[in-house]
Amino acid sequence: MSSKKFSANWPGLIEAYKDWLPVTSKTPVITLQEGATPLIPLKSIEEIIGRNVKVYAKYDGLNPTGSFKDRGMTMAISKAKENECKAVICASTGNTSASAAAYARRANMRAFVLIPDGYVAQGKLAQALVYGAEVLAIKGNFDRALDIVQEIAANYPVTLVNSVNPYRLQGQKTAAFEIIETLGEAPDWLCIPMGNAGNISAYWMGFVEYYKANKSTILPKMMGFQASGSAPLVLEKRVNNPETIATAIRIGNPVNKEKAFNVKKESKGKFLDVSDKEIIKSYNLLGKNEGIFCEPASAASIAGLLKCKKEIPNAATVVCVLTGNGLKDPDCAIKNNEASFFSDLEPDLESIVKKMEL
Ligand code: AN7
Repeated sequence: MSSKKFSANWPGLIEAYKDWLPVTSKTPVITLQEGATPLIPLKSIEEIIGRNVKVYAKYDGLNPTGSFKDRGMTMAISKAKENECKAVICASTGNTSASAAAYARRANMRAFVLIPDGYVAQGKLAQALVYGAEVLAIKGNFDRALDIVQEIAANYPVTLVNSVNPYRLQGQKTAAFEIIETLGEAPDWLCIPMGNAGNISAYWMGFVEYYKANKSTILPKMMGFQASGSAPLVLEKRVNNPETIATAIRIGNPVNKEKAFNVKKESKGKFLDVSDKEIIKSYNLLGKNEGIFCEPASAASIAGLLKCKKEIPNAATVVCVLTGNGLKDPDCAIKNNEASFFSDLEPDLESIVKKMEL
């Protein structure tokens, strides 16, 4: 591990990995110093699984706008700036819109974001608004929004920054580089939530590139998880009305499906669905036992791992990607927790101490 990479002077992932990315000295780097996120051991999950299995969280919710999308957006926006583009557009379940808005505004571009009205978590919407996006909420779901923005980008002078933009996946592959550098080897399994399946495709690209460069000696099995009400990649068919508490991955027609099926095949991986109940159970487990607050979609990677825990080889190393920060979706947190919350207490010492049952 080079000391430059994991220090307070971390320059952002384009500068850190420029030899691995399609940039030149002429590319104007638009960065919020994203990347270099921690790989945190999950002792309570290891205890549940046993058999000397090592489990880590790649906590990408600690990126500048609180999700892994920043890795892709620094690349997409820098390249858009290089190509003198003045405006970008995306469809989003929330995180892409927050990230696109932040980076686009930093590059002095207009940011148009199409979102499914009523299905974007509050924190994400708040971000898009504060970052100065032009928000277009449609009476339709994400899949419809993506169709529309693709059509607009094909006919008007705006650059599409959804994961069909190849620079997005280029930026996102750096998370795999960081994991290999931290562990000194690729993990045996990578567990990751899937929506449009851009991120699983990007991770695989990163693992394969480092493997080919002899920076690792194994390739991980790619374990992709979806929410049961929204699992087109598990069912291998389009879902017309996707539903899940994990609104980030409420996607019925993933644009990167062909890539995802290739990743599954090449990595000898597996795609599985997890119920909203299993997602919330893992979400609370991470919060209560590990002190990690992720958003519901991210908890699908833990829920999925626990669902197939019997299949993990003894002493294997597993990395679960926590794609987004829990603060993104405060409504979900307040409605779905196992904490005790006493209200209407008299402000006197005696009654409070009594409640504490020490
Ligand atoms: C927290 O923001 O699609 O499989 O529009 O926000 O690469 O799509 C978000 C996706 C996982 C799935 N975890 O990633 C959007 C959007 C979180 C996410 C995913 C998303 P992909």
